[in-house]
Amino acid sequence: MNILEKTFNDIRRMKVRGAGRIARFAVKALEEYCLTLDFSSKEDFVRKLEEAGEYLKGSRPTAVSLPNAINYVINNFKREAYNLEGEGSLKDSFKRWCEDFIEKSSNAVKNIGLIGSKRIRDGDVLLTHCNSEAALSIILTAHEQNKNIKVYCTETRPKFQGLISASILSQNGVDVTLIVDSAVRYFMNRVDQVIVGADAIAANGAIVNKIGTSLIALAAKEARSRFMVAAESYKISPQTFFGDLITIEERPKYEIVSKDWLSKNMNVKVSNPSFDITPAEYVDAIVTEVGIFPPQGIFILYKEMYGFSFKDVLQ
Ligand code: RI2
Repeated sequence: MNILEKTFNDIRRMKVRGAGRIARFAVKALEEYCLTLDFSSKEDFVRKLEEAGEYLKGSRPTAVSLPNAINYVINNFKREAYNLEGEGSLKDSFKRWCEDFIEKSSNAVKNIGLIGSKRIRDGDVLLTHCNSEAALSIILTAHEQNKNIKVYCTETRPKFQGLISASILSQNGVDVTLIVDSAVRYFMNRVDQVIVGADAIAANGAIVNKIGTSLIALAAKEARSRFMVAAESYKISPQTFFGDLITIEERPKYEIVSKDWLSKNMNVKVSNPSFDITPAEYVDAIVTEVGIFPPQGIFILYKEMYGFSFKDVLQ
């Protein structure tokens, strides 16, 4: 199995998971792949990288951090490669863009922690769902600032990523309570703020995140608890500006029930969507590496960072 196949399988089987992590993992794999590539011309090198990128994008469909990261390194490299010749300089250039993304992505998570932690008050009770590096960055930064916080972590069925969050927070000395997903409303009256990550942010400010997030947002709104999303800017989906919908990944049913149970209950249909969509009106703030935005203002951030203009599209 080559590096691309191994990376594809590790992402598909969630051996490596989390929207930011899979983006960095895929870019690292492309970097390693490029160093081993034999090619006949610059065009051939670019074509092989593009094919590898397209292949890796297919490993999981929802987190737009994955295609955005791959497009970032390939498009920037292509612009630079225009003026480059020779195997060494082409490979060096691509490698630099990969490292640039990995560094920017890691710094973004740290900055989200610094910016978002300003919104955490001493004594706050927080709730988080699943396992988001960006969300945990805010919570851990607030804890490092000696703010006295308590955190509820949901289990996050069916893959139990909430246990990873509970374990990380506890190892860092945070006061953590693990709860089952269906206990969220029971505890919500004690919660000041919910903090979750995102796999994708749509043009209208809707958040795509781990299944169950939208129910938690609904409970938070009803209980008047604040709902904060922590997400790097490369989780904004450019395609949604043009009307495309974000694909929600359907995971294997055996993540929910055993093969044995299913064989005894052949007429039971099992559905296992991995993500859901939280409407913008349930979200108080999106914390990115460059600042805090209301969900409806996410277009401004995208335009500012990537220079997107409606005029370009309509001409
Ligand atoms: P960070 C995860 O997806 C969760 O939905 C999490 O909230 C989101 O990615 C963002 O995570 P999965 O890979 O990028 O567990 O903030 O399905 O780490």
